[in-house]
Amino acid sequence: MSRNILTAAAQMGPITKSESRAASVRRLIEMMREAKGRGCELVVFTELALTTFFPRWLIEDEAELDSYYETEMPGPVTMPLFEEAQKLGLGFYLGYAELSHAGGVKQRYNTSILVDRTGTIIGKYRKVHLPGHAEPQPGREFQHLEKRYFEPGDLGFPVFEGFGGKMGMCICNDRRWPETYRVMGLQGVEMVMLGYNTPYGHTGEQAMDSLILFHNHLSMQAGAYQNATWVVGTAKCGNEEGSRMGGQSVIVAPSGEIVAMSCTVDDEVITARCDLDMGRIYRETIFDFAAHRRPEHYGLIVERTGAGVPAA
Ligand code: ING
Repeated sequence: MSRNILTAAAQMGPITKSESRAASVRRLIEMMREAKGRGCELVVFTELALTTFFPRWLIEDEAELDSYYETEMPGPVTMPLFEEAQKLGLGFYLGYAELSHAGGVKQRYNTSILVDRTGTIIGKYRKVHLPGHAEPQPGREFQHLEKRYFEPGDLGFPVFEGFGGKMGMCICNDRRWPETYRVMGLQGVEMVMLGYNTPYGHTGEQAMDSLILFHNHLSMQAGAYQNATWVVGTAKCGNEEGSRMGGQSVIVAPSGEIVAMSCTVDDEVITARCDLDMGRIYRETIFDFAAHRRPEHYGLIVERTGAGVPAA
């Protein structure tokens, strides 16, 4: 019997700076209900889905910065989302800013969780690849200060049993790095879920800016195909506080084919029937890692020491 997951990517349009978390949660619940109406059992929300993308600004007041983070999950504001999911029998991926006080130390992460259909958190991930800068850059209309506001993730790229398969998560910039998918691919991942906030003008290079949507899909399609996994990429997009962000959320099959794509830069639900067994024909042939992958022959550069392949 095939293991189909009816999956939704719930793309979000802009969240204004003044918009309350409760308003964001209402939007997420609205899309969750739409996904349920289409028969879905899993909804992938976006990165930092509860607030505006605040790393675009230099925020020097700590209390103001803290106001963008969740100190508990679920908390009073997000509990309605968990309750609705449980009522509808839906699982979900949710990206949010996490403020942790583990060991009495304040730590900040760009985090995602995977919640199963009973409302139980079965997986947690913290963003490893933090783009942008720690210090504000002169001359930019918008900053990108994720290195200032988050620690690099300390949970690795784990794969979780759930929804009848092996589920993995990453966040935004992670999707541009082949290692992200490969570490999960080596664990047999069958679906990678991710959210993204991808502003135009991030690099200031016009040539790259015009390719922002192409590079978005290229990264996820390559990751899916080369690791025989589904990839669900959900955007926060549109003109958010003057910063334009790319949309085109997608659901990508292990073949690398885009099977669903959004066509707006607003709240939009896209869905697909994801057969988790579809990756098998790739994993048992061209991407049979045991049969064909040869790291011992790659002359792997050991980055820490700079050692490389011994001179012939
Ligand atoms: N955002 C962007 C991303 O990786 C970016 C940063 C934008 C990189 C445009 C390259 C081009 O999609 C986050 N939040 O990582």
